[in-house]
Amino acid sequence: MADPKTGRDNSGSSLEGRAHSAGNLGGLLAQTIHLMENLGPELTTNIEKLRLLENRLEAEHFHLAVLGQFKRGKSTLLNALMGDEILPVSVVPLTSIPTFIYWGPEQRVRIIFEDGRPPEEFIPDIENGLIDYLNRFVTEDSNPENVKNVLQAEVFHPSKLLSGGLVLIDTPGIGSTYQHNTETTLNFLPQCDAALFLVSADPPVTEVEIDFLREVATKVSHLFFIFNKTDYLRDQDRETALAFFKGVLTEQAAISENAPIFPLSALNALEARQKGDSELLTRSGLEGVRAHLVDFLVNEKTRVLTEALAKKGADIATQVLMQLNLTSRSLHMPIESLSERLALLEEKISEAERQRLSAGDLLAGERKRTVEFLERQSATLRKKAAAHFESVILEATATSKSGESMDKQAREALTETIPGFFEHEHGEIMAEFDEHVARTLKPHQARADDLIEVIRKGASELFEIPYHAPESKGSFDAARQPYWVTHKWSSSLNPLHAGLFDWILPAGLKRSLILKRLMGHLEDLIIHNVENLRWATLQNLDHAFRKFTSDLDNGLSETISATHGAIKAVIEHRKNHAEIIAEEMSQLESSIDNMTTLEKALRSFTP
Ligand SMILES: Nc1nc2c(ncn2[C@@H]2O[C@H](COP(=O)(O)OP(=O)(O)O)[C@@H](O)[C@H]2O)c(=O)[nH]1
Ligand SMILES: [Mg+2]
Repeated sequence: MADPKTGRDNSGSSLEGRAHSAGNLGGLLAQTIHLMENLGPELTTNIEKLRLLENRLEAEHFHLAVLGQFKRGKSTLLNALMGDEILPVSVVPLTSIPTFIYWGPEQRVRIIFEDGRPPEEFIPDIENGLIDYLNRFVTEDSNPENVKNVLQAEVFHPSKLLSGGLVLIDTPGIGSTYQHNTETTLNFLPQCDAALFLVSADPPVTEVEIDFLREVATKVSHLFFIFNKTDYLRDQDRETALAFFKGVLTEQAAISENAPIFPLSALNALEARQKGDSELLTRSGLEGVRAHLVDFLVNEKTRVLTEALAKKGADIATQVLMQLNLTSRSLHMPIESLSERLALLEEKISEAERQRLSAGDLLAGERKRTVEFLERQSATLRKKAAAHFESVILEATATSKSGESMDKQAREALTETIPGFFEHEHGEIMAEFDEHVARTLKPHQARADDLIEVIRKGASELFEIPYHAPESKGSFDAARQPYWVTHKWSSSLNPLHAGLFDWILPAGLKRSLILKRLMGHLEDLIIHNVENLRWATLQNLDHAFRKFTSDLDNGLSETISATHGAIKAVIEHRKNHAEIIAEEMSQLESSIDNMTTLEKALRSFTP
């Protein structure tokens, strides 16, 4: 049945299970928010936090990239999975544009451009199909060498398969002549949740595919395999071919023997789905692929996500409960005793604030050292790039007959090799700095958590209320949205002007002069590219440090207002209203009971 609000179809058995468990958590979060809304404006920040969790639960996507060399049948498989001819299928390579396929209530395409101009949107009708429109942007014929500057295409489709948040990504084919695509794909992979790797019997698996696969296996956590075009093979040959492929995977690419491999005829599967031929569909092998995708991957990710979100929700509820308990305690306590305890709490808070200041100094030092590390990495990269491209130039110009041809050949060699080289280095540096920053900030995170704990624990001891340490620290960091690396590396040399006396020089001397000039321009080119990379990394570093500091400050000030602020508010209230209204008290007690029940439910939530 389609849900009238989201339009999502939840009738698939396992998707239903997913929607059900996620729905439970959704319901719990909604009840908690509702209760808090009735408790007054002090809880606004916590309500907002719960709303963010609700959004995360609703919008979480599972990104699955489809990988493989040109013409292995990636686009055909995706069409078969959706039961619709959406993606162009071609016997010639398509241009290097990735296509993201999302769920949407109706078919729609959006083209995103590299230069940041507004996206172009298209809704197909009877006369103008989606595939023709998409063709204009993603095929080499209509968009040779991507002259239209397309960054990515996004397709929206009402397919049931996508309704649970699965996003399919058709990637440009890989191969040695498309080194740049290969590197871009590799850098993009760590942001994907899983990848499908397609091969086929015809032609047999190549060296290039195995090399690519080895790298893929280090970058993506869930990888599984499709052995496509089985319709080319007779039944008895199919088993042999599969066994052979399995051998190649384990021996040459060190892939686990247990990695799932699905034999498939994407072509038959598409035909079967279009004609509604269930016998052909069974023979095609598509159902195995579908079942695996939906049952295992989608559920797995949802389980991890809902568990983490429930913990975060529970921690927020705990915090609110503490605040309510503090309020209740403060309402009951004699006013002198209340003021005494508040003074003691204020001492603890001042101590925490002092420590926060010195933590800030330590952090500034870490940031400085991290930037220095980046400078050293950039210097090393400049040297590495210089050595690499000098040999590229020497090799390319070894047989040049004239100054012009030396110049031309050097240029061509650089245009071909620079993007792949820097794309690769970019990926490595990004991964290295992600790791470095996480490692650097970890002890600071622990110290920051301690500061907050000191205040909360202090308040609970002073006011004799239950205390529960938060559990969700770092249990699920905000998932990064995959993005296709868009960087354009600069790969053309400055024009080489012939010197006035070049023509009278002997050939050998002329050659070495030209080489010297080429190398000079090469240096500019390298500095330019390394500087781009350094700058992008520096921005990310600054962002990470700034976000960490502001998270720490927010956490601290929220804790202070939830404890100190709550007590102060009661004192004010009691000054202005000498009589504490019995009704107010009993309402608060019943809210505390309800909150306790919700907090327990969130804490023990299992999807
Ligand atoms: N015989 C056969 N041909 C297929 C199959 N899957 C794809 N093809 C053909 O292989 C060619 C390349 O397919 P395409 O999906 O564009 O491959 P991609 O480049 O990997 O996206 C097309 O001519 C398809 O019709 C299959 O299962 N069996
Ligand atoms: Mg394709």
